[in-house]
Amino acid sequence: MKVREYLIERMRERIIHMTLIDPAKQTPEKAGEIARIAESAGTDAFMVGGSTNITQQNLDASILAIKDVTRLPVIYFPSGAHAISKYSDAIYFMSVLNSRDVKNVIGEQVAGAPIVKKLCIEPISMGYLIVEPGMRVGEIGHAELVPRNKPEIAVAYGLAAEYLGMDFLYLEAGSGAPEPVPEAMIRAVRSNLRIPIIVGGGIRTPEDSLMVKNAGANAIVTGTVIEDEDFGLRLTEIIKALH
Ligand code: 1GP
Repeated sequence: MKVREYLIERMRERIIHMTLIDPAKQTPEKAGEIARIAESAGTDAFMVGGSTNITQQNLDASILAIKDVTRLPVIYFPSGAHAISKYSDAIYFMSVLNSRDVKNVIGEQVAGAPIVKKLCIEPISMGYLIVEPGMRVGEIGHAELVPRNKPEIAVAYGLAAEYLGMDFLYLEAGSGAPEPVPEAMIRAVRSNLRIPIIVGGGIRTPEDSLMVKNAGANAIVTGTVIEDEDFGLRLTEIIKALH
């Protein structure tokens, strides 16, 4: 089954959890170890990527190490066309909808598309919307951040993504954000869109994941939590709260 179908089918049954592993933050061996623990905690898929210091080498090695320990899909979450791994099962082929820099909206995509084609990687179309505070990705993405108290702006971007034919909308508060995307914003987007909504950034407790679920998200992404010593337990609790 294609990864896109796998995700959509799972999302029809329930909200799913994706574990984000940044190849620049640990050795490939450690990335494999994290993936093994995350799978036993109940995660549904892996995303591999980060905002800075992604090289072809650390990307390929991390993806291979993760694939060594799991059969769950491993999806590349790119920061640009400079590194694309032929070992990933799919790539989020995404546009930073609210970037001021046209490179992030369509330029990197034009550079990357022929590579994705040549390497036969499954592209999964995604609109990526950065909400305050945005953190590092907001800065390097030159995002005109969506204000936290303006859900109608997120709805307008989301509708635009849907009408452009994108498969998913990702609401991103930024990795390490002090709080997740606000509940009212997720709720507003969910009630206006038909496409699945992925929410990430600042989700680090079972309460956070429950809030995001109750607001209507179809998937949550956690990244920073895996940096904790006892992350297996924390991840289990975060995922348990979803089901
Ligand atoms: C970043 O949304 C993800 O793209 C994950 O964020 O690191 O805060 O979990 P955290």
